[in-house]
Amino acid sequence: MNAVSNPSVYSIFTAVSLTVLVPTGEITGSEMTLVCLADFKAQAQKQLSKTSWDFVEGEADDGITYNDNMAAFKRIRLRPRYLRDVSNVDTRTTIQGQEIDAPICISPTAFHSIAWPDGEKSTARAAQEANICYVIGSYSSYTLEDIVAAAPRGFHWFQLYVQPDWDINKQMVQRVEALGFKALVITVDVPILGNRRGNKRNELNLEANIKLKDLRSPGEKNCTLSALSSLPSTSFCWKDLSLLQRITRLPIILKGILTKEDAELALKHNVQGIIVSNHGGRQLDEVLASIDALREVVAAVKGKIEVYMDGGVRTGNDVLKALALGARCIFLGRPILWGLACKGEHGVKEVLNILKTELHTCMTLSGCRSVSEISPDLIQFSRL
Ligand code: HO6
Repeated sequence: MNAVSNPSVYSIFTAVSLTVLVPTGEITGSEMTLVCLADFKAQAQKQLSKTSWDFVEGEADDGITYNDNMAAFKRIRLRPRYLRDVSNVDTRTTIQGQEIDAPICISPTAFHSIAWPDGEKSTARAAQEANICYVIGSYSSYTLEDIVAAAPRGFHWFQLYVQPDWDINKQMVQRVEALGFKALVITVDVPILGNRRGNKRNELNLEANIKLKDLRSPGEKNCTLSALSSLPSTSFCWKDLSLLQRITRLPIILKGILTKEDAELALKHNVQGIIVSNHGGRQLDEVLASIDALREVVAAVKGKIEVYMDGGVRTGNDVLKALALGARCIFLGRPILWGLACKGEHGVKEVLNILKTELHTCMTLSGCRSVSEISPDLIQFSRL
């Protein structure tokens, strides 16, 4: 029955309210409208096997830092400004001089094919369409050549685990330079892998599996792992950065810095950027939440290089808070895998779009017309 044929419910609002309340019975499972990143998380869990889900969750030890990454954002309160003309709000910014449509980029994560068959190729297509930066990981399910071919106009950085064998490092660097990557992201928080109880319970041993794969196809470039069959060098340290700088002209970004001491050393060693990160709470447990560590690093860096962050970003408000506390942009880890698990390339695009739209909304509601107007004044510091 429609509203017009029943005068008793005929009002200017009836059509709207009746329409939204009609149960269609058609919306099920992955067809469901997913309106926030939490929706994608819930749906992704249904989509993935228990072993894959537990690997993606993958918190170290008691998960104190894993949980605190989100909780710390929720402790921060905002100080909005009103009566500014917010008819035009612009989320664009730049990182390392290159424009992106929103300060929302993609952190490196391993093996996207566990979430979606096309894996990193889908991620790269979505990132290219969104015009943001995708940091392609050392442990990808496709070759770098295949991933770049899927999104030839994409903005890519490469995450490198520096290897003990410098011939391999040199080969990798030459390969990524030839492929048009714009920076090297050196992950510093994995001398060894953290203790993930979920993987142990599921008897998931990635290192054994990867070595097996390498042995089966020696010399075959079926994935980036053809060069990287083990985790990074445990002996890589500050003095070795110059070896890297000697073999590349690309900017070097250190990912995983959490203290002012290391931020100062990063400056001293002439790197071009820092990603404040605790590896999504997957490495050393009980370190500071990323958003809490960000303030200390930003203060130490004094604007000399760009500082970014990842860890716990789930809403547009979180993005706003990170930028207000000095991050140039944020990076997403798990939410990208949720997008992939739910809807492949389109899922990643939706995750990026949702977050960008939420950021646009909260910029408008807090009186920020551009990213450059997002300042520490937005934060209620007395609560922190
Ligand atoms: C090997 N970070 O899961 S998974 C073992 N960096 O947080 S690598 C483990 C992985 C990849 C390759 C990984 C992670 C993570 C050999």
